Amino acid sequence: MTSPSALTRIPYNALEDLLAAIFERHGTSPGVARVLARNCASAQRDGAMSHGVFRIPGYLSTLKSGWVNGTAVPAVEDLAPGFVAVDAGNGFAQPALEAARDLVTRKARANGIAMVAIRNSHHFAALWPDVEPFAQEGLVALAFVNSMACVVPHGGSKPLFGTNPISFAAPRAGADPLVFDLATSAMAHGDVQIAARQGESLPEGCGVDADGKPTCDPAEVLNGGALLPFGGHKGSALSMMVELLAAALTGGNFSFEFDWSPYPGAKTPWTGELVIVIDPSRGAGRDFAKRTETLVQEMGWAGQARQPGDRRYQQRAEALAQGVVIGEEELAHLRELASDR
Ligand code: NDP
Ligand code: PYC
Repeated sequence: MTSPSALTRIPYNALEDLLAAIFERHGTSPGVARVLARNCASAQRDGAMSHGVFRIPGYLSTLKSGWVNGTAVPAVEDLAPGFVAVDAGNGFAQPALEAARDLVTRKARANGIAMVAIRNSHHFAALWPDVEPFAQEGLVALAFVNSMACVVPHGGSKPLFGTNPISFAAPRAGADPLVFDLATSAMAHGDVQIAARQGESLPEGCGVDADGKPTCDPAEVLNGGALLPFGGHKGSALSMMVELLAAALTGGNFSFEFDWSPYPGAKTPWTGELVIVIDPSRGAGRDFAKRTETLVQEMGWAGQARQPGDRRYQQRAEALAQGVVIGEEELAHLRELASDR
């Protein structure tokens, strides 16, 4: 859906409502539609383009294929003082997290730490929306999700890991939370797709072709090739950790364990997600948000002018004031999708 057509702007709420109408019309329950629409519209608002409206065709083809259950009702299990599990029922991970949000927040505040282990779930989105709201409430949060086998482990020759992002959010005194969200692959798969669509080359060191040879051609990576972890053996180790936390610990699939070939059009990885929530006020970190601020200031004085999350917050402020940027043709197509089957 990335289009070279002229750009226009749409108010954030109108975009969220439009996306909710599309999801509902294409097979999700109203509740799931609202959660996915908020997630996708927020990504578009913040300029996280690889996971904004660009993802709508993939969501819809997946729903149509029967690979995911758009009306699943997550089953929340209170397993231990610090452990909440959710069976997403072959539905999306975000509604599952939403269903567990109050319980895990209460547990984190009571115990100092708690986690939500989501299994039998599909995650097709940016990860920062899963952690940022906790930090807005003064909590620290980390999230891990695995995806589909398209990354060769360091030194290996065949794809095994997913693009496996990690996100982290910490409260800051007097400022928006400090948030990072990064794929453990050299590039997100979505950005490779966007590069292919726009006829751009990839930076060196991101991918290999079907013969395992280095390539900067996104089409070669997408058609039988694979991505590499970022940072060689270090990113590979982090990706391995994400597989263990998001799949082995939750009861979800590893990125190499599912077969969506009987479901043509299926795009959403059927895996798991782990979210860890920490209440810093329970320990020595009583003034944690001020300490975060001190570190941010020092990073600035050390020459790091831009912190992770800054670009998104700037784009968010602009989008909320002037409207969310979107291609004119893209918007027209979304409006058709909201009324068509
Ligand atoms: P980027 O490399 O674009 O950004 C990674 C992080 O680094 C962001 O927090 C970004 O902040 C920050 N950052 C970027 N440039 C700088 C800089 N110059 N100085 C300081 N900080 C910087 O992200 P990725 O391409 O790795 O991932 C893109 C998205 O894809 C993520 O949202 C991720 O969750 C998603 N994804 C989802 C998957 C899934 O299975 N659901 C799988 C893989 C990826 P800022 O946001 O402000 O730019
Ligand atoms: O961009 O790598 C990616 C991705 C995988 C699943 C959802 N997004």
